[in-house]
Amino acid sequence: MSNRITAARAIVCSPGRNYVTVVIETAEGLAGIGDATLNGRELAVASYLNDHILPLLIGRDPSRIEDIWQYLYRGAYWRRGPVTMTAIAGVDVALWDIKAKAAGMPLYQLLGGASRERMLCYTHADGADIDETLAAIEEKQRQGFAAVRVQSGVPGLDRIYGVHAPGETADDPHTAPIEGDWDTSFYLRHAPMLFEVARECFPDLHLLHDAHHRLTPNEAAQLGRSLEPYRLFWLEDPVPAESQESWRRVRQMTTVPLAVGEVFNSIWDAQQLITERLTDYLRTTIVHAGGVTHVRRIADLCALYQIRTGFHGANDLSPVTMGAALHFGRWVPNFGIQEYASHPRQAAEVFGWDWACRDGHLHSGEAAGHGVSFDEAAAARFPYQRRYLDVNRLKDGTLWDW
Ligand code: GCO
Ligand code: MG
Repeated sequence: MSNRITAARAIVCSPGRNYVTVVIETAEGLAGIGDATLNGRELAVASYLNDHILPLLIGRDPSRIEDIWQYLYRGAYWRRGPVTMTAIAGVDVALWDIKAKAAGMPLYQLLGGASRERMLCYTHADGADIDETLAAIEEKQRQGFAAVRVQSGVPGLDRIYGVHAPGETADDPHTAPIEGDWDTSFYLRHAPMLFEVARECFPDLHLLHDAHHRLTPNEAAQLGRSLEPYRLFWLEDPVPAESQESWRRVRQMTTVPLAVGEVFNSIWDAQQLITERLTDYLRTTIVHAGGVTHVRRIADLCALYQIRTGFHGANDLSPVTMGAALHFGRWVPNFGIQEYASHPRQAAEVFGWDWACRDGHLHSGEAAGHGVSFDEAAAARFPYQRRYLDVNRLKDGTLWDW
């Protein structure tokens, strides 16, 4: 008799920040682990899984990953959306983990084998002003990173994306959305000054920057042009991408390399951006876009248009997603770069991982599966904590894109 799924559950825990983890067990005694974390909306995904999806898996053959994916996507009638696609991703990655463990192979072998030995990664440096930011970049360079995302406070703005207040870390709990403030003209004036100095001080580093969806296409074109002399690795999310065609103006007006896609959850969110070559890197990653099964299709479409991967890797994506992304990155022919922000200290009490970061690169490890384990008893010591992402307002109070 073929193998069967005997148990499936989604567990929410908060070792420093909230993570939703899927555990699927089989009659043969294997357990697969998947990440289904959607920052600030964790319980919605956990309910989608525990109340709707996971009961349907009991008794199914875990080797039929494609059929289960189609069943959960087409079979739901209600397609796409971050909650649905994150839930499907949690199941999909757990099933790939089971298949690779059953084969006794690291996941990258099942995908087609290694295209490379290690993956270039970028980390984050930020500061309240330019001097503090330069010191933060220097520290990352000293740690061996070859690529650094640079964010800096802007004179006249109290709190902006990517810059921590003194003493604050990315993992501090926000039990209500914190409100940042925004003024595009202050930002457009400051960003070129920041990168002029950063490029002068760090001629050999890859420098990246995240505009976090705040500009119009014309403003983004201005920003891109003003940054061209400083040879950025990429400018990320200059404009929101609900309207894919809005990227044409940015693309036509500047040669700065572009990255987009961390909020996408389906190939349809990116189809026009890819087929019209409106971006250079796609950031859509495994946890928010239906898992390995779907992201593989997105990456293959990208490859036809010389677009490379640049997967989202903030620390609200659990160590499981990082493991899966690194096996994916080991294989995918059009790999570009992987974002890397280290997880909260307590995460290591709940998750064990075989991947590693050294010398500015990430290494997938060679364990069977994706190489990330989950300790349910330890997870129970870190119950869910309500927590929100920030919001953003203009000086007159108008709610703006965060
Ligand atoms: C990035 C992202 C993150 C997101 C966060 C949302 O480039 O890493 O923009 O900082 O805002 O992951 O949950
Ligand atoms: Mg981003």
